[in-house]
Amino acid sequence: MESDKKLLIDKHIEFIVNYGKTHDQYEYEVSDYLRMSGLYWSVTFLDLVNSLEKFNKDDIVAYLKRNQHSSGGFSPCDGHDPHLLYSLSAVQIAIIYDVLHEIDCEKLIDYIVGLQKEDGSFAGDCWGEIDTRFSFCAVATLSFLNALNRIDQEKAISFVLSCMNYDGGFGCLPGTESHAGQIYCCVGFLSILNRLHMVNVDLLGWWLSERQLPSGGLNGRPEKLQDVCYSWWVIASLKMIGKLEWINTEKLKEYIVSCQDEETGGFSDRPGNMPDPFHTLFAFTGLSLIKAYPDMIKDVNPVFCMPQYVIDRAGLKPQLL
Ligand code: GRG
Ligand code: ZN
Repeated sequence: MESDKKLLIDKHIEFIVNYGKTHDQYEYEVSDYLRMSGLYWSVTFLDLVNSLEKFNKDDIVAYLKRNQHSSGGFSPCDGHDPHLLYSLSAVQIAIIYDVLHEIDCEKLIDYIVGLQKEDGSFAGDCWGEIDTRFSFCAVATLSFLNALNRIDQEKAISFVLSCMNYDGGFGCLPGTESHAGQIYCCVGFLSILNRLHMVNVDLLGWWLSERQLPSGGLNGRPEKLQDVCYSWWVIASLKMIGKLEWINTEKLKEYIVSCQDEETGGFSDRPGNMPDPFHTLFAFTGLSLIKAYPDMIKDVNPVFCMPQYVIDRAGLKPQLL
């Protein structure tokens, strides 16, 4: 049955544009450490809904430059340390605005190369936490910088494959539980390095399709609650392995739309919760992948989570099955 709830696109644009302005809001203050990624979520959202001009490009370029550390890595905002997570977000923003020349790419490449460990894994920063998320961040960022040849790709691949589980999924480290967020990172990593054939697509496709609950929403692992952001982590993974038809997209669309806040704009993880830019972006990228509102939302690339036209302009062609 068709959902009769309307997608309030103008309200969501207003929500995202105002979110960045209300510096005195509690949520804005406590998410200080996420700021560069928050900017990436907002910029990507605005581009997908044809409203990129709502942000000032010069201010954004200045923000990027200000947050590139002497090590080459990017910090989320003033006073914080650089990290691979924010380095990827910064480069994604620079690629969307087509201003990569404004940052020091050589230093950034050195920073990323310096984080690869002997076993092929990547630390997120100089403090040494290892996670498959950081393997994804490293190769995604290096592919925009045309510098994948600067790392040991074979070792990087064997580390990520060592995090594959018997259920077809991936965890953050060898032997850890499969989680849809980590699966997105590992499948995206293998796509960028052209190794998607190493995935057991039937087994992983089955595990991912089992994430859909009666509400139509998706959870991130068995026995957990549905959450709008898994409309990205799960759906993008299914798209990369060519199994998107294994879930009910009409029911998913209904669930996503039920998570919009009709008063304030924005999306929350579940109906009635507080909306935020993270869930707002992933609601729209999920809707884009299932082609729910093709006239209103641009196509998104399932690997890089950026508008497809931007990935085409950058000349990248990650593998899709
Ligand atoms: C370019 C989109 C993009 C991302 C960059 C950082 C990163 C790469 C990906 C993060 C992948 C990830 C681990 C996502 C999961 C986020 C999430 C909802 C975590 C919550 O986990 P739990 O255990 O929640 O708190 P559940 O849903 O399992 O109860
Ligand atoms: Zn979530």
